[in-house]
Amino acid sequence: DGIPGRHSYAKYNDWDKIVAWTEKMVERYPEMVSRIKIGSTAENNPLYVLKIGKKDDKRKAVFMDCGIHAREWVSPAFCQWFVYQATKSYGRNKIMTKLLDRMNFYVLPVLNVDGYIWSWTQDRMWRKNRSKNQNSTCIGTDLNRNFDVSWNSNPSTDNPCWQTYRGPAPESEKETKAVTAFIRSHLDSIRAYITFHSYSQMLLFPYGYTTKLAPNHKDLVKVAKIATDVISTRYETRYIYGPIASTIYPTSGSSLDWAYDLGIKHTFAFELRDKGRFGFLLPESQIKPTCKETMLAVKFIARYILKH
Ligand code: ING
Ligand code: ZN
Repeated sequence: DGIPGRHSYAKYNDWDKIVAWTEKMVERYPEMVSRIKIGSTAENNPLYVLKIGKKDDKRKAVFMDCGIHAREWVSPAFCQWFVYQATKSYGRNKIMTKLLDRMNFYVLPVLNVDGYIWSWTQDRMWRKNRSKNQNSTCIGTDLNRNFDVSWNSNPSTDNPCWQTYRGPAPESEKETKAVTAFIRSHLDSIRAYITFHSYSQMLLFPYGYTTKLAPNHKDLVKVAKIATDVISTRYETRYIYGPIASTIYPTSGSSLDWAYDLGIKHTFAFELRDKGRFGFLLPESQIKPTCKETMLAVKFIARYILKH
């Protein structure tokens, strides 16, 4: 774990380490991994997606993002773990080999790069991005309130000083724009959207902006039930699941609802470990177990997408 010069999946990695790691993964698995720059942040840092799979772009795909909120460090750790496990187990693990033979994964390891850097260097509890706001000295927009879906309703989050500030307009943020442009341009292949947060141990699905149930609610419940059951098989970690609005709280402008209303029928948000004992400050000793149990659920969702 602590070998000099080697990327550690059991530690939290800063942005520079994550960038170096993306390069290494492409170098090591040129046939299977490619790095796509989908845009840049308010502070001009690059936004990278790692594509895992064969060159064929027409195959079904799963899009996953981590680190939309800066302080939720275990989330980027999971995206790194996913890429590591997927590449390492291709040709060794039957299920992963089958998945990668038939579908692609797009993994955005850190969506809110500026905020992530800020949480490492200035304020560990930072959540939003780092864009400047007009007529306010408060910094940042909550990217998970900035998507163009029932933006600014339920409940209104129009104060730039709030942790959940929605931004001045839908998709006002460069980070949001980069993600939505990428997903829109790959809509023919993307069959599932999964976003990773912490903490609470929940598996959430649409909707957040209304208490109405999603048209395929029963299907989402079925997938979420099995996915959370499979999580518990490893270390008996208990997850609850359900629609955002009734399971955690009502939200508008979230990436999950946006992706769903765009037509991606299977969209899920993980709230990873724990349930509040350490909260955002989850000890590094829990990174690997968190990743291992979460991997089981993600593999299940991917298999489900492949079959349906
Ligand atoms: N929780 C999420 C938030 O943005 C969430 C919950 C997930 C809402 C997905 C909507 C969609 O508030 C944390 N901890 O950030
Ligand atoms: Zn979050």
